[in-house]
Amino acid sequence: MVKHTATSVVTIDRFIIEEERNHPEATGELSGVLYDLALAAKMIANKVRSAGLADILGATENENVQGEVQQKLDIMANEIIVKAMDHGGRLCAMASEEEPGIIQIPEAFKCGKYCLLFDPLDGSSNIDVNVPVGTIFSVVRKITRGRHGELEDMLQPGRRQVAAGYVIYGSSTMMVYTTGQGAHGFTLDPSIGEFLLSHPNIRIPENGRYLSVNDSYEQLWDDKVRSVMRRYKGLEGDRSPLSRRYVGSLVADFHRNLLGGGIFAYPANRKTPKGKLRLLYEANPLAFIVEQAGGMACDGAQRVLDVQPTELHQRTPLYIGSKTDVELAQRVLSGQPELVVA
Ligand code: AHM
Ligand code: MG
Repeated sequence: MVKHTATSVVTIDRFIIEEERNHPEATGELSGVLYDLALAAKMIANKVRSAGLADILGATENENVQGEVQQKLDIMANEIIVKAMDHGGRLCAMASEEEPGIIQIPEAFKCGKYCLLFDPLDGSSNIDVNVPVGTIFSVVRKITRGRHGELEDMLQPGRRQVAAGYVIYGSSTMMVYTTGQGAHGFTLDPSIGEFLLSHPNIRIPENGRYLSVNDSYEQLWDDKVRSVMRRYKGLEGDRSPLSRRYVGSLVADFHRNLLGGGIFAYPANRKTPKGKLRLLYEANPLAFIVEQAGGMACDGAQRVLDVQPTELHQRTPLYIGSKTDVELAQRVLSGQPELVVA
């Protein structure tokens, strides 16, 4: 990795090029995908920022703004990504949490060798109350032979991702991504419209500070999940309690814990026996990031990145964050709560 000092000004474009130079065989196509995603992120950030003004602007002077914003922001974010990505010649297909099937590249455009999977605006039910939302993305290499991407290309285990990341639209807009050479964060400087390297080589603390889980489902959890949570709270076992933080917006909860340490959990429960979050659009990309930062992600039975997907919109339980905290969940859920020291 190229070394940058705390005061170097490095744009995301320059950083992507420098990473590409570490791979002499690279054709530049993956870099192109990342540039286009950064552009889409800026366009979505712009819409998210003006969401609260929609009615005011629409009612007074600008019919378009009102018309546009009546459309749900998550659908709009979906369209922005599709339109920013479909003509670059680097993708052979896309899949989105917002669309039932594969999104094909129009015949007029060239097809490339990558597939993009994304959740355009995760946590969008929080928009009305001004809580951070995010975009999550995953890139895999095409494995089938035809011109267009197929379901088989999309259903690859997460360990085959070649890039993944998220954008958080919060008090500032940040993009965090990995291509397997560490996880790096960039903050959007709105005055110049550029993402600047602000968090090179992120490392998640080994032990957590925070526990992020929706406790309202406690009655629906099985005994093992309850035991995991009691241990995080210091009510069982010998660990000191974690601080509770739950935004209810995955990207915001994940981002805080990535920087501060901790665990985000969305366990299976009696009503949602496969969990709520989506393996391909949410769990896999964040699992790739967290592992690159020295953390861990499991579904309660195995490493998230080793799960073989069978459906595009497959759901998964998720335990993700600091290594020792995720290991604890894995041990308790597999019936071996005590740490065996060799
Ligand atoms: P969405 O993809 O429909 O936005 O749902 C995903 C969101 C996550 O951002 C968040 O972690 C989770 O749903 C919260 O669910 P709950 O309200 O059940 O705690
Ligand atoms: Mg989502």
